[in-house]
Amino acid sequence: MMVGIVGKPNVGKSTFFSAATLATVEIANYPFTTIKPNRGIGYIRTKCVCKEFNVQDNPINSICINGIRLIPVELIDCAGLVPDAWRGRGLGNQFLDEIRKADALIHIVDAAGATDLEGRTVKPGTHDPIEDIKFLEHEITMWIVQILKRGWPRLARTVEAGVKDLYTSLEERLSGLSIKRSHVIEALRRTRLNAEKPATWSEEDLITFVDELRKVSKPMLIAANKVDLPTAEENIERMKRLGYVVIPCCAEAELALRRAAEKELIEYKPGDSDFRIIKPDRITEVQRRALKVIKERILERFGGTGVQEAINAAFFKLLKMIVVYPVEDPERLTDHSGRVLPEARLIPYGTTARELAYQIHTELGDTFIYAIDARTKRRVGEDYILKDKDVISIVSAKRRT
Ligand SMILES: Nc1nc2c(ncn2[C@@H]2O[C@H](COP(=O)(O)OP(=O)(O)OP(=O)(O)O)[C@@H](O)[C@H]2O)c(=O)[nH]1
Ligand SMILES: [Mg+2]
Repeated sequence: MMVGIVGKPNVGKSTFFSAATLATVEIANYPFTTIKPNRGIGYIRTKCVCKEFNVQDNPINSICINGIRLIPVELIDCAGLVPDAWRGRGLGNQFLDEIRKADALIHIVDAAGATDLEGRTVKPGTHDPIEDIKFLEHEITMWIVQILKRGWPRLARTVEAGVKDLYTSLEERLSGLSIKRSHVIEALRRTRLNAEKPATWSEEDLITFVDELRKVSKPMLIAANKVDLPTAEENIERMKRLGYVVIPCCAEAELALRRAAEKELIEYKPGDSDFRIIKPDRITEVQRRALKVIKERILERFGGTGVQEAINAAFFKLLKMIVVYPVEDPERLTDHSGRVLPEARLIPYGTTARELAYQIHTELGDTFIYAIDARTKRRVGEDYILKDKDVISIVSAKRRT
Protein backbone atom coordinates (compact mmCIF):
# COMPACT_ATOMS: atom_id res chain seq x y z
CA MET A 1 0.00 0.00 0.00
CA MET A 2 1.31 3.40 -0.94
CA VAL A 3 0.09 6.87 -0.05
CA GLY A 4 0.52 9.91 -2.31
CA ILE A 5 1.08 13.42 -0.98
CA VAL A 6 -0.76 15.67 -3.40
CA GLY A 7 -1.97 19.24 -3.85
CA LYS A 8 -1.38 22.41 -5.81
CA PRO A 9 2.14 23.89 -5.88
CA ASN A 10 3.76 25.62 -2.89
CA VAL A 11 1.52 24.31 -0.11
CA GLY A 12 4.12 22.31 1.83
CA LYS A 13 3.99 18.82 0.28
CA SER A 14 7.76 18.41 0.28
CA THR A 15 7.99 19.87 3.78
CA PHE A 16 5.43 17.29 4.95
CA PHE A 17 7.28 14.52 3.11
CA SER A 18 10.66 15.56 4.46
CA ALA A 19 9.30 15.74 8.02
CA ALA A 20 7.78 12.27 7.64
CA THR A 21 10.75 10.56 6.02
CA LEU A 22 13.70 12.71 7.13
CA ALA A 23 14.79 12.67 3.49
CA THR A 24 16.47 15.82 2.28
CA VAL A 25 14.38 17.26 -0.53
CA GLU A 26 14.05 20.65 -2.11
CA ILE A 27 11.69 23.03 -0.30
CA ALA A 28 11.15 26.60 -1.46
CA ASN A 29 8.59 29.34 -1.44
CA TYR A 30 7.65 29.25 -5.12
CA PRO A 31 5.56 26.93 -7.31
CA PHE A 32 6.97 23.80 -8.98
CA THR A 33 9.93 23.35 -6.68
CA THR A 34 9.39 19.61 -6.99
CA ILE A 35 9.56 18.38 -10.56
CA LYS A 36 10.44 14.74 -10.12
CA PRO A 37 8.49 12.90 -7.42
CA ASN A 38 10.26 11.93 -4.22
CA ARG A 39 9.68 8.49 -2.81
CA GLY A 40 10.49 7.61 0.75
CA ILE A 41 9.69 5.69 3.87
CA GLY A 42 7.53 7.21 6.58
CA TYR A 43 6.06 5.51 9.62
CA ILE A 44 2.74 4.50 11.06
CA ARG A 45 2.61 5.09 14.79
CA THR A 46 0.77 2.59 16.95
CA LYS A 47 0.76 1.51 20.57
CA CYS A 48 2.86 -1.65 20.72
CA VAL A 49 1.53 -4.71 22.54
CA CYS A 50 4.86 -5.18 24.39
CA LYS A 51 3.66 -3.22 27.44
CA GLU A 52 0.42 -5.17 27.67
CA PHE A 53 2.31 -8.49 27.55
CA ASN A 54 5.03 -7.04 29.72
CA VAL A 55 7.90 -8.14 27.49
CA GLN A 56 10.98 -6.53 26.06
CA ASP A 57 10.65 -6.79 22.27
CA ASN A 58 13.27 -7.04 19.50
CA PRO A 59 11.59 -5.71 16.35
CA ILE A 60 13.15 -6.39 12.98
CA ASN A 61 10.84 -4.80 10.42
CA SER A 62 9.86 -1.86 12.61
CA ILE A 63 10.98 0.22 15.59
CA CYS A 64 9.67 0.23 19.14
CA ILE A 65 10.42 3.23 21.35
CA ASN A 66 9.00 3.03 24.87
CA GLY A 67 5.99 1.03 23.78
CA ILE A 68 5.35 3.05 20.61
CA ARG A 69 5.71 0.91 17.50
CA LEU A 70 6.72 2.69 14.30
CA ILE A 71 5.99 0.65 11.16
CA PRO A 72 7.49 1.68 7.81
CA VAL A 73 5.17 2.72 4.97
CA GLU A 74 5.80 4.09 1.50
CA LEU A 75 5.06 7.73 0.67
CA ILE A 76 5.35 9.69 -2.58
CA ASP A 77 5.78 13.46 -2.69
CA CYS A 78 4.20 14.53 -5.96
CA ALA A 79 4.79 17.55 -8.14
CA GLY A 80 2.24 20.36 -7.72
CA LEU A 81 -0.97 20.21 -9.70
CA VAL A 82 -2.60 23.23 -11.35
CA PRO A 83 -6.06 23.58 -12.93
CA ASP A 84 -6.37 21.81 -16.27
CA ALA A 85 -3.45 19.54 -15.49
CA TRP A 86 -5.49 16.69 -17.00
CA ARG A 87 -5.21 18.47 -20.33
CA GLY A 88 -1.45 18.62 -19.80
CA ARG A 89 -1.15 22.07 -18.21
CA GLY A 90 1.74 22.74 -15.81
CA LEU A 91 3.41 19.47 -15.01
CA GLY A 92 -0.03 17.98 -15.67
CA ASN A 93 0.21 14.46 -16.90
CA GLN A 94 3.47 13.87 -15.16
CA PHE A 95 1.87 14.69 -11.81
CA LEU A 96 -1.12 12.55 -12.54
CA ASP A 97 1.04 9.63 -13.56
CA GLU A 98 2.61 9.68 -10.12
CA ILE A 99 -0.68 9.00 -8.41
CA ARG A 100 -1.32 5.89 -10.49
CA LYS A 101 0.30 3.77 -7.85
CA ALA A 102 -1.20 5.52 -4.85
CA ASP A 103 -3.85 3.65 -2.87
CA ALA A 104 -4.85 6.72 -0.88
CA LEU A 105 -4.08 10.43 -0.99
CA ILE A 106 -3.08 12.97 1.61
CA HIS A 107 -4.16 16.27 0.13
CA ILE A 108 -2.00 19.04 1.53
CA VAL A 109 -4.02 22.23 1.51
CA ASP A 110 -2.73 25.68 2.36
CA ALA A 111 -5.42 26.23 4.98
CA ALA A 112 -4.22 29.78 5.59
CA GLY A 113 -5.15 30.77 2.03
CA ALA A 114 -1.69 32.26 1.53
CA THR A 115 -1.25 30.95 -2.03
CA ASP A 116 -3.49 31.26 -5.08
CA LEU A 117 -4.78 28.37 -7.20
CA GLU A 118 -1.48 28.25 -9.07
CA GLY A 119 0.61 28.29 -5.89
CA ARG A 120 1.77 31.92 -6.08
CA THR A 121 2.19 33.63 -2.73
CA VAL A 122 -0.67 35.95 -1.81
CA LYS A 123 -1.68 37.75 1.38
CA PRO A 124 -2.78 35.12 3.95
CA GLY A 125 -6.54 34.81 4.08
CA THR A 126 -7.19 36.00 0.54
CA HIS A 127 -7.48 32.63 -1.21
CA ASP A 128 -10.28 30.21 -0.36
CA PRO A 129 -8.82 26.70 0.22
CA ILE A 130 -12.22 25.12 -0.49
CA GLU A 131 -11.50 25.88 -4.15
CA ASP A 132 -8.29 23.84 -3.91
CA ILE A 133 -10.21 20.78 -2.74
CA LYS A 134 -12.83 21.09 -5.50
CA PHE A 135 -10.32 21.55 -8.25
CA LEU A 136 -8.14 18.63 -7.18
CA GLU A 137 -11.14 16.29 -7.14
CA HIS A 138 -12.08 17.51 -10.61
CA GLU A 139 -8.57 17.12 -12.03
CA ILE A 140 -8.19 13.53 -10.89
CA THR A 141 -11.66 12.61 -12.11
CA MET A 142 -11.12 14.19 -15.53
CA TRP A 143 -7.75 12.50 -15.87
CA ILE A 144 -9.35 9.07 -15.40
CA VAL A 145 -12.30 10.02 -17.64
CA GLN A 146 -9.86 10.94 -20.38
CA ILE A 147 -8.09 7.60 -20.06
CA LEU A 148 -11.41 5.71 -20.25
CA LYS A 149 -12.91 7.77 -23.04
CA ARG A 150 -10.16 6.86 -25.46
CA GLY A 151 -11.25 3.27 -25.90
CA TRP A 152 -14.86 3.54 -24.72
CA PRO A 153 -16.79 2.74 -27.96
CA ARG A 154 -14.73 -0.39 -28.47
CA LEU A 155 -15.01 -1.40 -24.85
CA ALA A 156 -18.78 -0.88 -25.01
CA ARG A 157 -19.06 -3.04 -28.15
CA THR A 158 -17.20 -5.96 -26.56
CA VAL A 159 -19.41 -5.74 -23.48
CA GLU A 160 -22.64 -5.57 -25.45
CA ALA A 161 -21.57 -8.42 -27.69
CA GLY A 162 -21.17 -10.51 -24.56
CA VAL A 163 -17.46 -11.09 -25.11
CA LYS A 164 -16.44 -9.67 -21.74
CA ASP A 165 -18.47 -8.09 -18.97
CA LEU A 166 -18.03 -4.46 -17.97
CA TYR A 167 -16.42 -5.30 -14.61
CA THR A 168 -13.68 -7.33 -16.25
CA SER A 169 -13.18 -4.82 -19.06
CA LEU A 170 -12.80 -1.92 -16.64
CA GLU A 171 -10.66 -3.92 -14.26
CA GLU A 172 -8.23 -4.65 -17.10
CA ARG A 173 -8.31 -1.11 -18.38
CA LEU A 174 -7.62 0.45 -15.00
CA SER A 175 -5.28 -2.01 -13.32
CA GLY A 176 -2.30 0.30 -13.95
CA LEU A 177 -4.00 2.94 -11.81
CA SER A 178 -4.26 0.68 -8.73
CA ILE A 179 -7.99 0.48 -9.37
CA LYS A 180 -9.35 -2.94 -8.48
CA ARG A 181 -12.40 -4.96 -9.45
CA SER A 182 -13.96 -4.30 -6.05
CA HIS A 183 -13.65 -0.54 -6.68
CA VAL A 184 -15.37 -0.87 -10.06
CA ILE A 185 -18.17 -2.94 -8.52
CA GLU A 186 -18.70 -0.41 -5.74
CA ALA A 187 -18.72 2.59 -8.11
CA LEU A 188 -21.26 0.88 -10.38
CA ARG A 189 -23.42 -0.01 -7.40
CA ARG A 190 -23.41 3.58 -6.21
CA THR A 191 -24.21 5.11 -9.60
CA ARG A 192 -26.69 2.42 -10.71
CA LEU A 193 -25.67 2.80 -14.33
CA ASN A 194 -26.54 0.02 -16.73
CA ALA A 195 -23.54 -2.32 -16.75
CA GLU A 196 -24.98 -4.26 -19.70
CA LYS A 197 -25.29 -1.25 -21.98
CA PRO A 198 -22.25 1.02 -21.58
CA ALA A 199 -22.78 2.35 -25.12
CA THR A 200 -25.88 4.17 -23.86
CA TRP A 201 -23.94 6.05 -21.17
CA SER A 202 -23.74 9.79 -21.80
CA GLU A 203 -20.54 11.74 -21.17
CA GLU A 204 -22.13 12.97 -17.96
CA ASP A 205 -22.85 9.38 -16.86
CA LEU A 206 -19.22 8.51 -17.43
CA ILE A 207 -18.04 11.49 -15.35
CA THR A 208 -20.47 10.59 -12.54
CA PHE A 209 -19.21 7.02 -12.58
CA VAL A 210 -15.54 7.99 -12.58
CA ASP A 211 -16.10 10.48 -9.78
CA GLU A 212 -17.40 7.65 -7.58
CA LEU A 213 -14.61 5.40 -8.78
CA ARG A 214 -12.08 8.04 -7.72
CA LYS A 215 -13.64 8.27 -4.26
CA VAL A 216 -13.49 4.52 -3.66
CA SER A 217 -10.14 3.80 -5.31
CA LYS A 218 -8.17 6.89 -4.24
CA PRO A 219 -9.68 7.86 -0.89
CA MET A 220 -8.41 11.23 0.28
CA LEU A 221 -8.02 13.18 3.48
CA ILE A 222 -7.13 16.80 4.00
CA ALA A 223 -3.99 17.87 5.83
CA ALA A 224 -4.89 21.50 6.54
CA ASN A 225 -1.36 22.86 6.52
CA LYS A 226 0.13 26.15 7.74
CA VAL A 227 -2.04 26.28 10.86
CA ASP A 228 0.67 28.47 12.38
CA LEU A 229 -0.77 31.30 10.29
CA PRO A 230 -3.71 33.06 11.95
CA THR A 231 -6.00 32.85 8.92
CA ALA A 232 -6.12 29.03 8.91
CA GLU A 233 -8.46 28.08 11.71
CA GLU A 234 -11.71 29.41 10.37
CA ASN A 235 -11.04 27.71 7.03
CA ILE A 236 -10.55 24.37 8.77
CA GLU A 237 -14.09 24.45 10.10
CA ARG A 238 -15.41 25.18 6.60
CA MET A 239 -13.38 22.35 5.07
CA LYS A 240 -14.75 19.87 7.57
CA ARG A 241 -18.25 20.57 6.29
CA LEU A 242 -17.28 19.00 2.93
CA GLY A 243 -17.29 15.62 4.67
CA TYR A 244 -13.56 14.93 4.57
CA VAL A 245 -11.32 13.87 7.41
CA VAL A 246 -9.53 17.20 8.01
CA ILE A 247 -6.37 17.27 10.10
CA PRO A 248 -4.88 20.59 11.21
CA CYS A 249 -1.23 20.46 10.30
CA CYS A 250 2.02 22.37 10.56
CA ALA A 251 4.55 20.56 8.39
CA GLU A 252 7.18 23.20 9.05
CA ALA A 253 6.97 22.64 12.82
CA GLU A 254 7.19 18.85 12.41
CA LEU A 255 10.25 19.23 10.20
CA ALA A 256 11.94 21.48 12.78
CA LEU A 257 11.14 19.05 15.61
CA ARG A 258 12.30 15.99 13.68
CA ARG A 259 15.56 17.67 12.72
CA ALA A 260 16.18 18.78 16.31
CA ALA A 261 15.44 15.24 17.52
CA GLU A 262 17.79 13.82 14.90
CA LYS A 263 20.56 16.04 16.27
CA GLU A 264 19.58 14.86 19.77
CA LEU A 265 18.86 18.39 20.91
CA ILE A 266 15.37 17.36 21.95
CA GLU A 267 13.48 14.18 22.72
CA TYR A 268 10.57 13.92 20.33
CA LYS A 269 8.87 11.06 18.52
CA PRO A 270 6.67 11.72 15.48
CA GLY A 271 3.14 12.20 16.74
CA ASP A 272 4.10 13.28 20.26
CA SER A 273 2.14 16.19 21.69
CA ASP A 274 5.21 17.58 23.44
CA PHE A 275 9.01 17.47 23.37
CA ARG A 276 11.75 17.71 25.95
CA ILE A 277 14.97 19.65 25.57
CA ILE A 278 17.86 17.32 26.36
CA LYS A 279 20.89 19.41 25.41
CA PRO A 280 20.02 22.91 26.67
CA ASP A 281 23.63 24.07 26.33
CA ARG A 282 23.75 23.23 22.64
CA ILE A 283 20.58 25.13 21.73
CA THR A 284 20.93 28.68 20.48
CA GLU A 285 18.65 31.47 21.64
CA VAL A 286 16.98 31.58 18.21
CA GLN A 287 16.28 27.83 18.34
CA ARG A 288 14.93 28.10 21.85
CA ARG A 289 12.51 30.84 20.78
CA ALA A 290 11.41 28.84 17.73
CA LEU A 291 10.76 25.78 19.89
CA LYS A 292 8.73 27.87 22.32
CA VAL A 293 6.55 29.16 19.48
CA ILE A 294 6.00 25.60 18.20
CA LYS A 295 5.05 24.46 21.67
CA GLU A 296 2.60 27.25 22.37
CA ARG A 297 1.10 27.81 18.96
CA ILE A 298 0.97 24.28 17.61
CA LEU A 299 1.46 21.50 20.15
CA GLU A 300 -0.56 22.96 23.00
CA ARG A 301 -3.26 24.20 20.71
CA PHE A 302 -3.71 21.23 18.36
CA GLY A 303 -2.18 18.39 20.38
CA GLY A 304 0.51 17.74 17.77
CA THR A 305 1.80 18.93 14.41
CA GLY A 306 -0.71 16.78 12.51
CA VAL A 307 1.86 15.12 10.22
CA GLN A 308 1.85 11.76 12.01
CA GLU A 309 -1.88 11.96 12.57
CA ALA A 310 -2.44 12.43 8.82
CA ILE A 311 -0.27 9.44 7.91
CA ASN A 312 -1.98 7.27 10.52
CA ALA A 313 -5.42 8.36 9.32
CA ALA A 314 -4.51 7.54 5.70
CA PHE A 315 -3.67 3.95 6.61
CA PHE A 316 -6.09 3.31 9.45
CA LYS A 317 -9.14 5.34 8.40
CA LEU A 318 -8.97 5.58 4.61
CA LEU A 319 -7.38 2.21 3.87
CA LYS A 320 -8.84 0.46 6.93
CA MET A 321 -5.60 -1.26 7.84
CA ILE A 322 -4.85 -2.99 11.12
CA VAL A 323 -1.62 -4.10 12.79
CA VAL A 324 -0.98 -7.72 13.74
CA TYR A 325 2.01 -9.40 15.35
CA PRO A 326 2.78 -12.84 13.90
CA VAL A 327 4.86 -15.02 16.23
CA GLU A 328 5.96 -18.62 16.14
CA ASP A 329 5.79 -19.36 19.84
CA PRO A 330 2.50 -18.12 21.36
CA GLU A 331 3.83 -18.45 24.92
CA ARG A 332 7.11 -16.60 24.57
CA LEU A 333 5.89 -14.44 21.64
CA THR A 334 9.03 -15.20 19.68
CA ASP A 335 10.05 -16.16 16.17
CA HIS A 336 12.24 -19.19 15.37
CA SER A 337 15.37 -17.40 16.53
CA GLY A 338 13.91 -16.25 19.83
CA ARG A 339 13.22 -12.62 18.96
CA VAL A 340 10.26 -11.24 20.88
CA LEU A 341 7.44 -9.65 18.84
CA PRO A 342 9.77 -9.35 15.86
CA GLU A 343 7.23 -8.19 13.36
CA ALA A 344 4.37 -5.71 13.31
CA ARG A 345 2.49 -6.28 10.08
CA LEU A 346 0.12 -3.80 8.47
CA ILE A 347 -2.75 -5.66 6.78
CA PRO A 348 -6.22 -4.72 5.52
CA TYR A 349 -9.08 -5.26 7.93
CA GLY A 350 -10.91 -8.40 6.79
CA THR A 351 -7.77 -10.50 6.37
CA THR A 352 -8.30 -14.03 7.70
CA ALA A 353 -5.83 -16.17 9.64
CA ARG A 354 -5.19 -18.31 6.60
CA GLU A 355 -4.70 -15.30 4.31
CA LEU A 356 -2.11 -14.02 6.77
CA ALA A 357 -0.37 -17.40 6.63
CA TYR A 358 -0.26 -17.09 2.84
CA GLN A 359 1.19 -13.59 3.09
CA ILE A 360 3.99 -14.86 5.32
CA HIS A 361 4.78 -17.85 3.16
CA THR A 362 2.88 -19.78 0.47
CA GLU A 363 3.79 -23.04 2.12
CA LEU A 364 2.51 -21.84 5.49
CA GLY A 365 -0.81 -21.04 3.83
CA ASP A 366 -0.99 -24.38 2.03
CA THR A 367 -0.28 -26.39 5.16
CA PHE A 368 -2.27 -24.23 7.59
CA ILE A 369 -4.06 -26.22 10.33
CA TYR A 370 -5.15 -23.57 12.83
CA ALA A 371 -3.87 -20.44 14.52
CA ILE A 372 -3.48 -19.50 18.16
CA ASP A 373 -4.52 -16.16 19.56
CA ALA A 374 -1.60 -15.49 21.94
CA ARG A 375 -3.73 -13.22 24.09
CA THR A 376 -6.41 -15.79 24.92
CA LYS A 377 -4.31 -18.86 24.07
CA ARG A 378 -7.33 -20.14 22.15
CA ARG A 379 -7.32 -21.82 18.78
CA VAL A 380 -8.89 -19.97 15.87
CA GLY A 381 -9.79 -21.41 12.48
CA GLU A 382 -8.73 -20.43 8.99
CA ASP A 383 -11.68 -18.04 8.55
CA TYR A 384 -10.94 -16.09 11.70
CA ILE A 385 -10.87 -12.39 10.83
CA LEU A 386 -7.86 -10.79 12.43
CA LYS A 387 -8.33 -7.84 14.74
CA ASP A 388 -6.08 -4.87 15.34
CA LYS A 389 -3.21 -5.74 17.74
CA ASP A 390 -3.78 -9.49 17.49
CA VAL A 391 -0.70 -11.53 18.37
CA ILE A 392 -1.08 -14.66 16.33
CA SER A 393 0.77 -17.91 15.91
CA ILE A 394 0.11 -20.12 12.91
CA VAL A 395 0.27 -23.86 13.28
CA SER A 396 0.85 -25.75 10.07
CA ALA A 397 1.53 -29.30 8.92
CA LYS A 398 4.84 -28.11 7.54
CA ARG A 399 7.77 -29.69 9.28
CA ARG A 400 10.13 -27.04 10.59
CA THR A 401 13.72 -27.31 9.54
N1 LIG B 1 3.82 28.99 7.48
C1 LIG B 1 4.08 27.76 7.03
N2 LIG B 1 4.78 27.58 5.89
C2 LIG B 1 5.00 26.31 5.47
C3 LIG B 1 4.53 25.18 6.18
N3 LIG B 1 4.90 24.07 5.52
C4 LIG B 1 5.60 24.48 4.45
N4 LIG B 1 5.68 25.84 4.41
C5 LIG B 1 6.39 26.68 3.42
O1 LIG B 1 5.71 26.63 2.18
C6 LIG B 1 6.66 26.78 1.11
C7 LIG B 1 6.49 25.65 0.11
O2 LIG B 1 6.91 24.44 0.71
P1 LIG B 1 7.20 23.13 -0.14
O3 LIG B 1 7.27 22.02 0.82
O4 LIG B 1 8.34 23.35 -1.06
O5 LIG B 1 5.84 23.05 -0.98
P2 LIG B 1 5.40 22.03 -2.14
O6 LIG B 1 3.95 21.85 -1.97
O7 LIG B 1 6.25 20.82 -2.12
O8 LIG B 1 5.67 22.89 -3.43
P3 LIG B 1 5.93 22.41 -4.97
O9 LIG B 1 6.98 21.36 -4.95
O10 LIG B 1 6.38 23.66 -5.61
O11 LIG B 1 4.63 21.94 -5.47
C8 LIG B 1 8.03 26.81 1.75
O12 LIG B 1 8.44 28.15 1.90
C9 LIG B 1 7.78 26.18 3.12
O13 LIG B 1 8.71 26.60 4.09
C10 LIG B 1 3.79 25.41 7.40
O14 LIG B 1 3.35 24.48 8.09
N5 LIG B 1 3.60 26.71 7.75
MG1 LIG C 1 7.53 20.04 -3.49
